[in-house]
Amino acid sequence: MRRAAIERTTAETRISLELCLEGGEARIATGLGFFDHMLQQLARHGGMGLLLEAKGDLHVDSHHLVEDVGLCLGEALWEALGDRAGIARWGEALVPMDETLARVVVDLSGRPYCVFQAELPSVVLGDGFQSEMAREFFHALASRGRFNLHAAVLYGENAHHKLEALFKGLARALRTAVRREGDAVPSTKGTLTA
Ligand SMILES: [Mn+2]
Repeated sequence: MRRAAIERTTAETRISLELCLEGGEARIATGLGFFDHMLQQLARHGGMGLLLEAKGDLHVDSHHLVEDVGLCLGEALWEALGDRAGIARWGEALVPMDETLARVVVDLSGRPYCVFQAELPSVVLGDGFQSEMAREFFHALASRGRFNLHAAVLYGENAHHKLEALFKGLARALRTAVRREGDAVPSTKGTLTA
C-alpha cells in the first residue's frame, strides 16, 4: 500500500494527515466547511484514502490553514509515491460543472511547478474559505509534492462551480497519474526523485 502520514505543528496551524493512494475512507475536518467539501471531492474522485484533521488560526483568515494543508498533502503524496516505479506519471482531466469547464494536467516529474489560471471573484465561500486561497492551495501542493500542476478554468460563471471543477479535475488527473502500469520508473533519466 502506498501511504504516508504527516504531522505538522507551527504557531499558526496543527495538522495531522494520512494519505493512501490505494483508496480508503475520507474523514476530513479543517474547520472550513467549503474546504472540507473540496477535499472530499479530491479524495473521492482521486480514489484516495484521506484522514485529515487541521486546526488553524481561522480568526486571522483562511490563508495559513489552507496553504499548510496543501503543503502537508503535497508532502504526503511525495512520500507515498516512493520511487515511483511503474506509475503512469501523467494525468489530465477536463471536468465540467454546469456552465463551467476546468482543465487540470499533472506530471509527477519530481519537479515543482504550478500554473493556475482562473478568473475568480474575490468571495468567501461557506464559513470563511476565501476564493483566492484555491491558488495558494494548488501552489503549495505542487511545490511540496514536487510535480508539475497546470490548472485552468476555461470558462464559467459561478465561483463554487469553478472551484469544485478544479478540485475534481485535480482528483481525476492525479488518479490517472499515480496509477501503476508496470515496474519501470517512467523516465529516460532513470529516476523521478533525484
Ligand atoms: Mn459543491
